[in-house]
Amino acid sequence: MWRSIISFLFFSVALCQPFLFQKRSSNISDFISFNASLPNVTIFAMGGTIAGYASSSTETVDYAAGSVGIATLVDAVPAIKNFSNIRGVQVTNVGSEELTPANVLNLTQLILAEVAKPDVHGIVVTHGTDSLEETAMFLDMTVNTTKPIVVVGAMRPSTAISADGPMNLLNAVVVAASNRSIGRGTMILLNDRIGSAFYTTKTNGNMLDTFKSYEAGFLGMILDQRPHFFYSPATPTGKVHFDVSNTTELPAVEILYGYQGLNPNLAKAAVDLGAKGLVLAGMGAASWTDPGNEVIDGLISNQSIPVVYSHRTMDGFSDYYYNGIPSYFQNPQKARYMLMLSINAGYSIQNITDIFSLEY
Ligand code: DAS
Repeated sequence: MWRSIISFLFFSVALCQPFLFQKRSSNISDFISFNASLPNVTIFAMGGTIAGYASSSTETVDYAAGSVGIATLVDAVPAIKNFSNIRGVQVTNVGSEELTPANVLNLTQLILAEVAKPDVHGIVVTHGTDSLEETAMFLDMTVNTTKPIVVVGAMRPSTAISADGPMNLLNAVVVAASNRSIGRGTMILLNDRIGSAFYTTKTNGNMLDTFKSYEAGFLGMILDQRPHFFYSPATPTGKVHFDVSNTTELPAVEILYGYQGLNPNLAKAAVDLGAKGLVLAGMGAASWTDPGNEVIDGLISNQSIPVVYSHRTMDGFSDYYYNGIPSYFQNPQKARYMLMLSINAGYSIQNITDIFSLEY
């Protein structure tokens, strides 16, 4: 009874402002007073199902994402303190479908500052799963560090029977605290599996094992809080770094879905509405219709709009690109951030083509 009242009070405080935890007697403290023999991990909380709340423990669909503050999530996993000192930062607390490039840019700049601190060993980001791979991809391309960054979510709300969030959070902290994780780029962790931000994607809207990396496979797995990696530390071929330390706003890039009889003028409408680049979720290996390609060709030639041809298929290698830019292995939502960052860096269409083709 008292615990739920205290938790509720904490929720309301946790919800009302992003804040850095002050020293507390329980599991969360600044790094000084905790356990000097343990590494220091900072958790940046964004919301999502991992922080979801439902009035019934059997409810796993109809719940409020982004309801529980990071302190409550950490306090629900006391075992964390056996592996790491924790500092928690509540950045946002929303369903990840509501996050914007501005939120992700803000998170990135907070993490850039945090990894620059010598006493910080690793970073965890708790996040909704719907757009988790987008944030992870953005961090992978903008935070130039060998320190582990682990993005973690859950498919069941924190209040559910057999919620997956607590174990996912513990595992994410363990991976972020482990020297085995150094030099591997940003990682995605759910369901005991460790994937690269570059290739791991959400494949199912409901299932616990939704995050997969069909072609590239996982980087490793975690059992009994011990990370097992399949390879020595490495990052994906073709991974590029973009400096956003002084960026205040990112250019708009829109994604257009491909289908039989698509309206070719949607591409022009997107540019008229302010898009500085387009990504196509094309059919098969990125096929687009002839009428559609004609409009796209005009945008490229007359308005120098970079257009990346990606695929609506779950995985694959898009090398079809007409007069545009092939996305190769990148799906539309990841290619979008890569294109956004390329435009933000002032790269020409040829530069951007070279960047996307670095991998191959
Ligand atoms: N609530 C959705 C989100 O925040 C789904 C989730 O987190 O799993 O992305």
